[in-house]
This record gives sequence, C-alpha cells and structure tokens, in this order.
Amino acid sequence: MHASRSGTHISGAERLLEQPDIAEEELLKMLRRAWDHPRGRADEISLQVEEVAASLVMKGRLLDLSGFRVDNWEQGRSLAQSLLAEAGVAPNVATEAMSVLHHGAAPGGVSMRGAMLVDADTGARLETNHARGVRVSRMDVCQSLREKLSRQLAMFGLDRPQVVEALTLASKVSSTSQVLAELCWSDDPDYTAGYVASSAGYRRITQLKPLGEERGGRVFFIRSGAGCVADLVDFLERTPYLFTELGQIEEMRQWKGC
Ligand code: WAQ
Ligand code: MG
Repeated sequence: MHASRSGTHISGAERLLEQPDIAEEELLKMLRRAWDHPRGRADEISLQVEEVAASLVMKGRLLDLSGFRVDNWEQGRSLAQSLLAEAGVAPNVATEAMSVLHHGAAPGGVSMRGAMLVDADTGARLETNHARGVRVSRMDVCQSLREKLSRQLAMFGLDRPQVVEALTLASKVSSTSQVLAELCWSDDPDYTAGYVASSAGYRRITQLKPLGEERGGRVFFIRSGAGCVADLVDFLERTPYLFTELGQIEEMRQWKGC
C-alpha cells in the first residue's frame, strides 16, 4: 500500500498473506489506516496485490526484542550511536547517518519513502534513488503466530501495528549477512520511538526524535565489500519471507547512560 497527498508520501505498508480470505480483510485494514493517518489525510491510495509462489517463500525466526526507556531524544540518539558502534558501524558513519535523517534524507529535506543504504566503513550512500530509497517488501509473520505475538507484546504494552511491522521488517533485513545493522525512527509526528537492529536483536528506544517531528527514516548499514548491492536490493524488495518462529521479548529497561 502506498498513500500520498498532493504527490507527497504519507504512509506505506507491506504484507505477505497466506490465504485470499484473510488477505481481503487485511487489505481493508490497510486501507482504513492509510485513509486517516497522523501525517494527514491521503488523496491517493494505491494497493498492489501480487501472487507469490509458496515454493519461493523463505522462512525464519523473528529477532529477539528488548528495549530502553530514555528521558529525551538526545539521550536516545547517543544510545543508538553506541548500539550501532557495537554492531560494527564506524562511529563517524553512524553520527553522519543520524544527521542526514534528522535533516530529512530525501531531496528537499523531507523523509524518504524507503531506506538509505550506507557503507558501514566509508559512509558512502549506495541507494540509487535518494527520494524512494529501498523499500523492503513481501514479509510477514505467519497467520498462526500473529495472535501469540500480539499476546506477548501486550504483556509489555507493545501490541501495536507499528511494533509488529517494524519487528518484521527488521527481522528480514537482518537475516542477510550483507547488512550489519539498521537504524530507524518513525516519520509519524506522534510516534517518537525507533530502534537499532542487528543479528543481536531488535533494540527499541522510546525516544529518537522530538514529538511533532515528521522527518524520520531508515538506514541499512552495509558490510563494506560484502557482495553485490543490486542482489541485496533485490532480496530486500522482492524475496518473500515469512516468520514462522517468534523471538524472545524482554521487559524494557531504563537507560542510565554510557
Ligand atoms: N522499507 C524501507 N524503508 C521503509 C519502509 C519499507 N518498507 N517503510 C518505511 N520506511 C522508511 C521511510 O523512510 C519512512 O519514512 C521511515 O522508514 C519510517 O517509517 O518498536 O513507524 O512506517 O515502537 O513511519 C519504529 C518503532 C516505528 C516501533 C517505525 O516507521 C516500535 C515506523 P514508519
Ligand atoms: Mg510512518
């Protein structure tokens, strides 16, 4: 789904659904969420529906989820900086990527529709289109696990579509060894949370930007020289990926500083 107003991106969402009857219901839910979005009312919504051969679907386990409460977004950014360094991103590259997201990574200083691809050593920006970026698609949690995941998230007050969608996307992204880490914060003005993800897990951070801010985005930090970027983009955008196992979910902790 892609929703826009006067040609400006408002929201997008991707699903991979197992049965047509379920798909119909889920499509309606996507349409309703797109209609009235915190970023504004859409005047154009596109839904693209494609059949995917079951034999092509990759299967995997969701990342473990843990998280930190921080007192303000500046603290959140310094925590993100240390989590990215821990994952192997050069410190100056992490700082620069956060500055680019802060100022709006697309031309004109607005949010991109997809993610930036950044070389984790050199900081080179590798996505070909700086407005669209790379849009990860064709991933989902299998239907039989969705309720269990909701119940587990609900125990920590986290049963929200934003969390389920972000955890699913991050789990697909980190399943490839070409990506060292991901950084994300929302472009919705009322949603200040974000995360750093890597094969070590999905670490949510309660504040990564000021309330009311509409500039958000995603950065995939690529292992320097680790294979072909075009193949990676093809995997992220086109390979169907279904999560058939849940990860661990831990209680959020208060972050006390480095
Ligand atoms: N592929 C790549 N990048 C994307 C995609 C996608 N499918 N969807 C969105 N983006 C980029 C794009 O630049 C958006 O501006 C940005 O990410 C944020 O998207 O644990 O809500 O859908 O509480 O606003 C994370 C925290 C919430 C969840 C993320 O992202 C939690 C969120 P949004
Ligand atoms: Mg959004």
